[in-house]
Amino acid sequence: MAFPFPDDALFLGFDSSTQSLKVTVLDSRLVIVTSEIIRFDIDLPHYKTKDGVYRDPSGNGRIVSPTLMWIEALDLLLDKLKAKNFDFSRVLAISGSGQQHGSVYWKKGSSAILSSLNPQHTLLSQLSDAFSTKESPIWMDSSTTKQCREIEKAVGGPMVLSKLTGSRAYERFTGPQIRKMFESRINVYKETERISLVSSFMGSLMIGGYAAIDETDAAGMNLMDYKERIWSKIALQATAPDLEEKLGKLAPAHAVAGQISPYFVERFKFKRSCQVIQWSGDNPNSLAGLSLDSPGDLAISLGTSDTIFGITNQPEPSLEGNIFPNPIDPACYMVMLCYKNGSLTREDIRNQFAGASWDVFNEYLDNTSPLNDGKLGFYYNEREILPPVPAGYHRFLVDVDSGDERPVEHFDAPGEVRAVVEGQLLSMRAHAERFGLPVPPRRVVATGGASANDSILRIVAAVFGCDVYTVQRPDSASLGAALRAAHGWLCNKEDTFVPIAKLCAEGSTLAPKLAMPAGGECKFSAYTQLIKKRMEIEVQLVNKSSLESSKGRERM
Ligand code: ADP
Ligand code: XUL
Repeated sequence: MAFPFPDDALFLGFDSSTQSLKVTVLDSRLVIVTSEIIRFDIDLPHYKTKDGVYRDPSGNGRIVSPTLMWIEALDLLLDKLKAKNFDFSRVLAISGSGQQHGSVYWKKGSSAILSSLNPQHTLLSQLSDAFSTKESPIWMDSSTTKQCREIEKAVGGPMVLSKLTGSRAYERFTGPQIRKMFESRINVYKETERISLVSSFMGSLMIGGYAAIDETDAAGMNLMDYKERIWSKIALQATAPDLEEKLGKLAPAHAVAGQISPYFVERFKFKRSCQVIQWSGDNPNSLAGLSLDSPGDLAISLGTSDTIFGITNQPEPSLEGNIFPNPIDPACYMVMLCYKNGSLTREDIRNQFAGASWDVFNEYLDNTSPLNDGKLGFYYNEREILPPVPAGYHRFLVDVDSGDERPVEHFDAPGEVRAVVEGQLLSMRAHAERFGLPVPPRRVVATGGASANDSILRIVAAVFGCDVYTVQRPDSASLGAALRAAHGWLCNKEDTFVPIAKLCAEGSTLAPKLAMPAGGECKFSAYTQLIKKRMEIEVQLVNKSSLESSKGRERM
């Protein structure tokens, strides 16, 4: 295949995620050349984050990350590439991925600082006073239930909001987070001249000015009319006053955000003409990195959050799940479900029951049987999004023949390990089916840190009853961002939208490869009964938690 790029071209894709900042570099044939990572807890220990975040010790669900840590990580990551003698002058375009929903509050006057950064000094030293709050609320935050209900009520109900913005109000979505800032810290809100998402914030650093918010990531705010791709006046009004001017413009994911700022040209020797393509959210970037292009494909991302997503031409807004414009195909949509208890919860069970070792964890997975002899676990280290229940562990023993269940305190260690993985996947299958995603899918394409684990992929193949594919690296978000950099560069050069499929045709090194076959014996139907039972128990847990929170409100 002839690639439409100069032979020596390079493309950079960043991923500013919950626990790390990563970069993947592609060459002119879209082959991965190198990658680097800054792990926040380890490489920037002075911020004292755990898993990249601060959890409010009072247990009120407030979870934030230090904005300055993300800035320091960017200089540090580029320094790492420089130390490898990386030739920045070959980079034609850059793009990036940001954890979705997180928000950054730029203080009045900061655009002037951004546009005159001195390459002799670090970004951190020049931007340390540029924010009206130094703690950015992130997607793990669940402290805005009150604001969610207020916004939904103001627009005419959760379903009206979902039909308008693609999602009902969710605690982690940026609109409710902004409303909380307005209600509880009015001075911060007033002092703010621009609110960026993590994606547009990182893009802003790169262009030395405020970058527009990408239309796909904007759909994670409860503020954009997802069909028209414009700010919704109704949603803006329901959220906070004078909001539109603080949000700035929207732009499609393939648009050029701007040319790289002189700061990076001087400091790292990028070419002045290097383009920064709009940054977008991590899940949309993963969709690009996984080359997801068929409505029969299902992507499962096993990162800090677990997400499950697919594409469709006919999205059906509902009270569960999210609809985003597709970042690589303006004619269709991305539909997604998100779980908060993903990798960190698997890690916790590994630490408690498998001696903190993935090897032992995998041995337990490999030596226990599908259906786990009826051991059904619900493990929530944090308040969960899907289903909306508080933190807590719940274990049941189900008689697979009669369907009767009884609560138990513990399982044996191997049983706990299988129960966490199987339980998460059973929940994904049940909710995906209810949400209209293809179940069983034509194939699953898996990504995220845990997709490097074959023992987990084997259970994915069994639960979903299909082959499981992966791409070259478990970090599809930065890979997708690098691919979008190349795509954005090409669209700009041709002055028209070029279908990305032209770049990642079958046979390219980026095409997903078979990682785990469905296996001779299909467990798909065997799991169906257990899923029914799981969903019944889930409803009971949700009802119990709603009852407890309404009793709590009465007592207040
Ligand atoms: P992010 O969402 O921050 O980008 P990643 O996709 O990089 O996160 O995933 C990080 C997670 O991957 C870690 O929290 C870790 O639990 C998980 N992980 C890494 N290696 C393995 C493995 N071999 N088996 C299971 N999980 C793993
Ligand atoms: C998606 C979500 C998470 C974050 C962090 O709605 O909240 O997946 O994007 O990965």
